[in-house]
Amino acid sequence: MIEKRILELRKQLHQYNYEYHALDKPTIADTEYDQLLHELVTLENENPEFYDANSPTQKIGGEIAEGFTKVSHRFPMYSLGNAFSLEDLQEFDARVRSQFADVEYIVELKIDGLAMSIDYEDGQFTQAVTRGDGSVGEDVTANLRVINSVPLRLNEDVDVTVRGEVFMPVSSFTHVNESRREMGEALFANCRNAAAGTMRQLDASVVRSRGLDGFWYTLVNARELGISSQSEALAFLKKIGFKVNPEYRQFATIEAVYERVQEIEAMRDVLGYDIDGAVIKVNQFAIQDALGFTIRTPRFAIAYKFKAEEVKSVVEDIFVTVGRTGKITPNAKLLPVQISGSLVSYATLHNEDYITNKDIRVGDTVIVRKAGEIIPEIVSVDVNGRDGTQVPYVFPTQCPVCHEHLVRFEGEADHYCVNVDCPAKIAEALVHFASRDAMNIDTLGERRVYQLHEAGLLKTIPDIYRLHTRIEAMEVLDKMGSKSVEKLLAAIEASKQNSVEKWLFGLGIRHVGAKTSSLIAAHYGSIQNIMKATVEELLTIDEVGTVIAESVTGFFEIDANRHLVEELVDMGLNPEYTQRVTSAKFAGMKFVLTGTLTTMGRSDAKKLIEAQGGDVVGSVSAKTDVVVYGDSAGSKLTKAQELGITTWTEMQFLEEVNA
Ligand code: 3BA
Repeated sequence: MIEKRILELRKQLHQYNYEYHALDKPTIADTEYDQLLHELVTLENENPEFYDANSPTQKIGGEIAEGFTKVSHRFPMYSLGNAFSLEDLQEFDARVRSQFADVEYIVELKIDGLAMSIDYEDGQFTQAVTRGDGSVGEDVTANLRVINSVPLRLNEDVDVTVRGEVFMPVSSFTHVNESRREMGEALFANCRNAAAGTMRQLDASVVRSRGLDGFWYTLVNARELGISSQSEALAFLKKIGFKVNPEYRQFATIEAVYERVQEIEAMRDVLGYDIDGAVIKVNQFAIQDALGFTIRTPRFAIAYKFKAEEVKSVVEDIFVTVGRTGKITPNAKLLPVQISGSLVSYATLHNEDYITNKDIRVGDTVIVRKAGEIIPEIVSVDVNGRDGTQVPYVFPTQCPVCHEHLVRFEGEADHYCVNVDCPAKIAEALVHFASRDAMNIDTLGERRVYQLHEAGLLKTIPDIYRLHTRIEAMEVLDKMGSKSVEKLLAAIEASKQNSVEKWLFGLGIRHVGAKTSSLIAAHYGSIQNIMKATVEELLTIDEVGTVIAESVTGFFEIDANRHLVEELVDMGLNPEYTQRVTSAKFAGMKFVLTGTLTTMGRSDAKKLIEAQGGDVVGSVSAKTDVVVYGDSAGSKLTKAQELGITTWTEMQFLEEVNA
């Protein structure tokens, strides 16, 4: 009887949530809703055996996570190419139309939020993962569960993977910053940063209080469900319970698309959430599939980015920084100003000539511009703002860190610190190696690298893989308890599995960006082959020109660089291009972990499973392949046994892994 009432209440409340959030058409009064919710909370508290992670009550509480585990996307999350003008759009259209004259386009708003991928099984919410680097993201299931517009139960019992954007509405942003100001906490610079900061919260009840929202636009497995266009996919998403942005429109010509883009730009300030452009997608999936993808972006979609806003500020100071190549970059410290929704306090000045040509001086009034994710720039100096106290800038002759003499090579614009032992260079090279698009080593960010470097624990890249022998030395450092050390070492260990292009990029070879690194790794298959590459061969790779080819061969001609690579391979870094685990033991299998594991943490178990191609999901369903259980396992184990799912003890699991 009680169970029946609980199920009935859940069903009703899911329906009201759907009407309120997805349809934007509430059908009952708030007080009535609250009463039903309260009744359900009470019944669930009194009858814990009916616990359900996707009950509408779960939006009120919130778990506290220990950290965010990494999860591979089963289908990668691409980026979008950019267009900035009608001409760019026409070029995009011409390429599509040359093959498919009957193309239709869907224009959507480009929400300025965080891209996410969320999974449902039998209509039940199971997992949420951030975009991350596009192939591996972080598990933020607990945080997404408490966002009102994320349905926990769909209107149909389907298995779907859906992608979209989680964002902070302007009203929530204002509210959050007001209370932060009262508490004397640092303010978020814009809605996007506030959403990103919130998503990093381990306590889901904090996430809940921040008022995040979401719009959903991709149905990854649409084709399996017999859906053949983006417009149908959006309608289906809405029907099954998702909040779909209502501003999407369909057009037959690129000129009509452009008109809509301009309309969107005009309504930008009244939407109540930030957008940074529009996304134009081919509507028909048959055409999308035929066009396919380049290494990073789909050929069937493009983002139109709005032009950067320009604002006045004052140069308070000019200072230089040292990059990993020793390149010296001058920067302006600005009187903070709000530009395109974010607070700007610094602008890059590129090099000496840039400063001289624009005659930028400390104390000058300047026009500043911020375009997309690009670092803010000074467009020009307002000479009317000069009062005689501004003197021309004199470029430094010494490295600001090691004080060695700077050099500027013949015919080049940049100054370099050529001291191979310059601490700034070394630390920046390590920061780059650990960064997201390179080895993606969690918690080994700029601050930690500098700290370990200063403590003498980190001087070279291989030192990273020797840190496990320096545990005691690390634990005495500020903010480095045994938990953080353990976490850092686990992340370092896990990075060894990365496909080779990740560390090839991390080595910081001049002109070899993340994308080029992937192309080269895919072509050669292993680091040993890449080391033997010749300029002629490299030139056969589309998009690799002589500058890149010579830079790569030049890098591997240097003995020290070859030794570095060999040392890393000896230390266990994956020498091969293994974009996706294919012939793995647990390929395609779904695991659930429950209870307390004694020989390893949950995240280690998860890494072992993922390294073998398996996935770890949060709840047990008929689709689960194996439940691994530790001490005091509870309802998940019981459910697995009821459903006849394979269960392994921790020991059995280890035997299988090592089999
Ligand atoms: N549509 C962002 N990518 C988007 C599916 C493709 C795509 C976006 C989009 C690749 C928005 C890149 C990250 C990603 C899902 C990959 C949108 C928006 N469509 N409306 C064509 O509103 N910001 N971003 N997200 N897959």
